Amino acid sequence: MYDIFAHSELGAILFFTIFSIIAANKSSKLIYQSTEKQLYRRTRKLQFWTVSLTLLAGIIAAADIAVAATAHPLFWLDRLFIHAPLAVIPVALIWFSAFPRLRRLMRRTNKQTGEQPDTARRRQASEPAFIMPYRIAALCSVALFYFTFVPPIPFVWTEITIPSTILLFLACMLWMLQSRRNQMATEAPLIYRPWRRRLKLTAVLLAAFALSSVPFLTAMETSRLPESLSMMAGKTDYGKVAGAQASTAHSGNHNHAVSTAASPSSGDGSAVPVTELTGPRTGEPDRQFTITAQHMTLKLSSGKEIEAWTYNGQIPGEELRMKEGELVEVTLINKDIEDGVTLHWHGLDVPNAEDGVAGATQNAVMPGETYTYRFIAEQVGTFWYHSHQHSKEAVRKGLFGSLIVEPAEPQALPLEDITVITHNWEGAGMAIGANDTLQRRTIAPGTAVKLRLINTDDWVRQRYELTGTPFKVTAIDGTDLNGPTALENQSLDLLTGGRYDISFIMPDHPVMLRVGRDDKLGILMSPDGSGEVPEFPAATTFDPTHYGTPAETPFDADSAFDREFTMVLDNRFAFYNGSFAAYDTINGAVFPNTPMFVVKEGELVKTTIVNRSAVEHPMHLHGHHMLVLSRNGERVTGSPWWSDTLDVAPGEVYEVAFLADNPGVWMDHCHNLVHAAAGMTMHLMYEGVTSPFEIGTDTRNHPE
Ligand SMILES: [Cu+2]
Repeated sequence: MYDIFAHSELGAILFFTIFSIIAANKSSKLIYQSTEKQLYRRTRKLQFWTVSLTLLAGIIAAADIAVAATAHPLFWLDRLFIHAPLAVIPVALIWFSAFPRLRRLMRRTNKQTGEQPDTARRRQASEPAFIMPYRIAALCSVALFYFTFVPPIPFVWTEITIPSTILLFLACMLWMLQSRRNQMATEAPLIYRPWRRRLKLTAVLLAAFALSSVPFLTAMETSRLPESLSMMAGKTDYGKVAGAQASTAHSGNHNHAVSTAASPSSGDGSAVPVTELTGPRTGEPDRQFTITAQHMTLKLSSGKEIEAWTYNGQIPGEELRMKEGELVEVTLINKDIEDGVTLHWHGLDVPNAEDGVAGATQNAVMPGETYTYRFIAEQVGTFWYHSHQHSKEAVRKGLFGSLIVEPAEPQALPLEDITVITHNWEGAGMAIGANDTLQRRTIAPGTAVKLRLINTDDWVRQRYELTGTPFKVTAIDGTDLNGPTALENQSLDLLTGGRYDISFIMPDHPVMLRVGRDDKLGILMSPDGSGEVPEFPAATTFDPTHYGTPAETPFDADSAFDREFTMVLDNRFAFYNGSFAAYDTINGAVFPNTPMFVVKEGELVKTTIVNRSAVEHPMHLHGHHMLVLSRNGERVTGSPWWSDTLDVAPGEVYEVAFLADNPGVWMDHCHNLVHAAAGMTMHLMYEGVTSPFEIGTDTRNHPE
């Protein structure tokens, strides 16, 4: 519903802006009419624009009230208290002040005569109380347009007061000008000189342009990413602290503290650099991998060639399999990737120094260099790894692979364990791994089958459908679900970085998994390897909020949280790295102006994620798993749902919680890597942790 209301409001605002400018122009031209007949015609037409503006203001106000009645306050505070008044107040002014004067003028104007309007008509047709409401409507509509595309959410006083002051100033100026014109028109008929009006308008626009260009260009220039910047610099957000004790040192008397500090350090001044937050540095590893990053030209199963960036000369990189509790050592060698590489273990909560984020936890590994990661695989499940250096480019070109942690205890393992990593290869299209043609697999009836779905493709909502047998969703983002039940005719959607494990027992007939509604892209499983692609029935989308059965969790929605944050995802026009465009923002800003959420080790942290934007964002928090508490105010009632890459759709509000038990500097960003590369990224920072690494144009580190 939010979508419908928001779009109706946006459409009405666009028309309101256009119509009010037209109406203002028409009303101010009344005085130039050379005959009463013409004047009469013009006043009649103005009635039409008045009614249209009223209807549009009505739609705006109704949509705003509808959002207010159905959605979280962060969706409507600006709409109800800024948008609606900016539409309704000028229209009310028109009806109370301008419209009666318009009617009076109409009544007194002779619609037949070609005579020039007399002094009384001229005075009436230029009266400020008649003309100004239309002009105020036009001014308000521009402000409305501005506040729509630069929403002052989260609330910042100056973002409202500065535009409002300019608006008031312009309204006063116009009023004075109109009074003067009214006086002149009373004295003698005004002659319409189109070229003079145009010249004036051009001069005004040029002056406005010149005036605004200085702050505009300055803002553009200062938005350039600096030559070097510590990830810890910038705005810190200490959230809402239980008891409000912890935030006072940084914020004065506010409970919700946002400040610009150099770095949040612990009270006793003892800071731990992230380089010390490593996995076990000594001890014989249980499992070792060597991963070489290099350029390769490779072929998909269809024969299409890809100029790829590869790990170990294959796309995707080789699957890393390990067992729970093992000490894993991975040596990364960069052979020839000029941009540099790292290894980030997506979803695996490793110690901070092993997290593989260039500029936050290490320096990018440049050609000829090596880097060693050591960590204990503590979680069982489906994960993936990818470079977190120029990650948009790196992942697109192939620097990723799957990472599977098997349980330590031998168990009734699925006999067929199939990783389905889906990716859109540049210039070659969608594929499962390197298979862009239909795969056939022979699986004996009665075999337990596990499919591990991983979407590594950027900026897509990938759809997976399984037909031929009921199946269970056994894990989300690498964490097992409790008591999953059998599903049929349900499709599974994953945004970039998300994972689902699904399981079923192979029947005696074909079963097919297809990707993206494409019958040619999928895995056809059958007892003898043959069989036709089956029909796919209409399917509804799987929803994890009420799936499975509840189980004990270390905390839940009723827990007392030590700290609470609000994360607002939105679109707005903003300056970023020397350009001005519509960006996807976190709390009204793009990196490095996004806030850094600061926590203390041991705290229980709740975050409310609100997506006001027009598109979905898979929000990925490094180093922690978030327990999803509620969606749109409705609690998660099924199995506990732990996520590391949460699909937040437009209009949605999620409450998530995590335990701050992994100190470090952690990226928290949209995994639509195009969004992350355009600044939709921020950090979770532990008090008392510092990072010696830097990002910026003069450094080698470019995490996104
Ligand atoms: Cu995004």
